[in-house]
Amino acid sequence: MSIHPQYEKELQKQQKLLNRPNEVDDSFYNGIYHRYKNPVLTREHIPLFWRYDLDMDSNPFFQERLGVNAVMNSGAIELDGKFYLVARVEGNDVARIFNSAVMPYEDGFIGVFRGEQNNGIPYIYMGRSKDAIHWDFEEEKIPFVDQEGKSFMPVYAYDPRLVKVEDTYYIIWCQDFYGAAIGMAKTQDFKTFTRIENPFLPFNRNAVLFPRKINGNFCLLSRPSDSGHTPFGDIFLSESPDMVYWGKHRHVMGKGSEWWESLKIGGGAAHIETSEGWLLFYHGVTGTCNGYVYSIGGAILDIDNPSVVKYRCEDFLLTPQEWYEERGFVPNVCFPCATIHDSGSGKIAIYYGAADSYVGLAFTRLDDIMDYIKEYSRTGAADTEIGKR
Ligand code: BMA
Repeated sequence: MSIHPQYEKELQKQQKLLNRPNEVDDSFYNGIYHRYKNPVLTREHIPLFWRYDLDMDSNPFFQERLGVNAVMNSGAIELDGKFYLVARVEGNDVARIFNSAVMPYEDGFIGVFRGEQNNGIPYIYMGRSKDAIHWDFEEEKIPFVDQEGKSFMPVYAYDPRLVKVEDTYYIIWCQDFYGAAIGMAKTQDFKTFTRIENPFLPFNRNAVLFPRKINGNFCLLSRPSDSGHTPFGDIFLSESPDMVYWGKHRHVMGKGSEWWESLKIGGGAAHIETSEGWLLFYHGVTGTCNGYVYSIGGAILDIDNPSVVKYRCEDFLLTPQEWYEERGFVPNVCFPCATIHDSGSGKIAIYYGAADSYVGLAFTRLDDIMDYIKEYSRTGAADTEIGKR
């Protein structure tokens, strides 16, 4: 094996970093602890032979084969007069996590996350949490299998929603089926995820399942569209006796009269059942000279006929205002994908994708949000009709 000459150059740069003195930062004071000027570990500290294949023959252009995004959260120990750090090293294959869904599971929480890889392709990853705020992620994408048990990995998968109906958990997302279409899988143990074959024709996105059957059928909201960043879109309802064959399609609601939902709308978080109907957090989109702006809206659908909108809030509930909503890979996006409703306290946590880069979290209370939606409700004929024409 002949070592690539670039290795020596990179090594010298790294040696400079490793030998750099790290002093106490005198400019910092709080009377409690001292701070050092530089972090102790960074991604630049990673051994070069982890990142590069050093062999001239197999890596003639000295390309980085294993990128590292971050080094953090390390444990430390002194052992036989030496100090050891055991660090968390994060590869740079997943660049951003956003538009993700979570729910209570066993004694904590479980979630399905949109992990956008560095090459721009999104996949779904699983995570677990004790408090629904701090998450431990599985390293690998969710390994779906088809009905025959053979491994199935969509070409891409994004905007997952997670809904429990009876004893089964369903993940619903957007995937390629000769264009953007709805992907689905089911699991009972979060170990085996069995794909349900493409339930809808392309193009269709933003599918959200209701958490129980209505009038004996599974019910789902979705947003049929065309390819690309569609400048239109209404929410429709479909029914199925078995999660395979879908029909009885009904129109639920279209774009709104206010600026924030004047272009298109789409389903968001799984619906919450209340005494007054299904509480819906959805997204509304407007077009500006600088691109789309995504906000969160609220509506209440009839409990037995969910294609009928009883109330629809003409104000947005949340629109991009914080830096993490306004700045990111796609600026000005608040995209709801999940809620957790604590029926005891009435508290609702809303999880939403922010700027296609982060997961944001907002809280409300059932009584407050129902009251607000009703107070500022404005419905049109296309909302309140049964929607079958
Ligand atoms: C939509 C979806 C979302 C995304 C949004 C803003 O069409 O693709 O996943 O958050 O655009 O980019």
